[in-house]
Amino acid sequence: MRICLYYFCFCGSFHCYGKVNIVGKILVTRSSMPPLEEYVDEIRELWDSHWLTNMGVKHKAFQAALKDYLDVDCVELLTNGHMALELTLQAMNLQGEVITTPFTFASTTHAIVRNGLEPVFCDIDPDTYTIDPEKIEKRITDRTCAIMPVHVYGNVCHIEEIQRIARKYELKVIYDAAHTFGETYKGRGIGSYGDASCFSFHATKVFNSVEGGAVCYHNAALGEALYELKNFGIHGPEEVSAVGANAKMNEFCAAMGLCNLRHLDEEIQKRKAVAERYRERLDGVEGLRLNPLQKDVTPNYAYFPVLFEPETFGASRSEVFDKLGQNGIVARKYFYPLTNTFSAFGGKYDVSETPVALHISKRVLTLPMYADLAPEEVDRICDIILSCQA
Ligand code: T4K
Repeated sequence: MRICLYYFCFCGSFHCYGKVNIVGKILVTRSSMPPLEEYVDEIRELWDSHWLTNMGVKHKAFQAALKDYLDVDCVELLTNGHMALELTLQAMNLQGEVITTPFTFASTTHAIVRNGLEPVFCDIDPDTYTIDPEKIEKRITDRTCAIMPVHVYGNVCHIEEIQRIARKYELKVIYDAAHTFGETYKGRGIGSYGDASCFSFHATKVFNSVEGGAVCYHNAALGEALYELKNFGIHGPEEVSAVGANAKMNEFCAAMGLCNLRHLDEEIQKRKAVAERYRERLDGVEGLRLNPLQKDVTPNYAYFPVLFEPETFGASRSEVFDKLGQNGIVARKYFYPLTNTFSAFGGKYDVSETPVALHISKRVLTLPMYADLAPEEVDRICDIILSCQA
């Protein structure tokens, strides 16, 4: 039986829909799943109660487990990481401009725009690929209300500098923490920084609840607003006080989250071994730049991005991408194209304002990364990459 997967490909030509036969291929990632019996045990009581969604027992248990695991003050669960971002902005009742970066998934920028806010694109630091704090202040105007930095690939942003700027100009900081589940910075859960941090538990993430997301926050009023907004803005039995959405995590996703959480530390250790194997093979190769190992960060090994400098490596990112593809290995060009070039925005933004992001986006490739990626498979991927050298 042929198993096919339609996918929206972030590839050289922007509008490229592909149909990939996934049998025998190594894809950029593979969802972590608990033993089936464990999941069946976890959901058994749902058959007894017939309570499937709207903040049931699994939702409550998962919320409590996450609060512990992430080491944060408060957590609100949502259907996905995107709704976490979108509803956090809405709950803060912001107006005006939000400073952010274009080197991210569509979600970050869309969350801003869908709130009627204006994204103002700031360039990234060439080493961490996160917002360059030295360039933030130049982008601040009297309309700026918030900064939305992204911990890209799990690389932690320049938190202290961002916080200093936010305090000086009285701006909110909402971290897109979709890639940083389980990380710590200076011994504290990454979700405890900023006014809010938004996580994704999508199937492709280090930790998944099939689909899912969460907002970590400190302020009780923000939590109440989020709780209502994810349930249509319903305030009480006879009052709807805001124009909310339906972004409630259902019981089956919460149950999956509970199961996967039990195995997460082991999964991260396995990812670490994969990352180390890649480093053994690729570190120091002329023309390749590997992701930085950050001081004070406990990483989660979410992605394995490699920057290809064609002038010294002898082959471009796209040539390597194609060669891998010809050998059944589907790497991805996360994050190309930049969000400030999306046709959805009709040429509204000037990409020349973010030259570093543009440079990186044309050269980066994220290699397959998941817990069960075998060392021999990593070696095969590396052999193919190295065979591209001029
Ligand atoms: N902010 C940032 C910085 C993000 O990266 C994301 C999501 C968000 C916000 C929003 O969070 P969510 O609303 O999604 O919770 C994927 C994910 O769909 C998306 O969650 C993720 N970022 C983005 C970086 O990657 P695609 O379009 O590349 O996914 P897709 O379907 O091509 O899958 C990639 C690979 O994952 C497949 O080749 C195989 C594997 N896979 C995929 C699925 C769907 C599995 O193993 N199992 C699966 O069920 O966007």
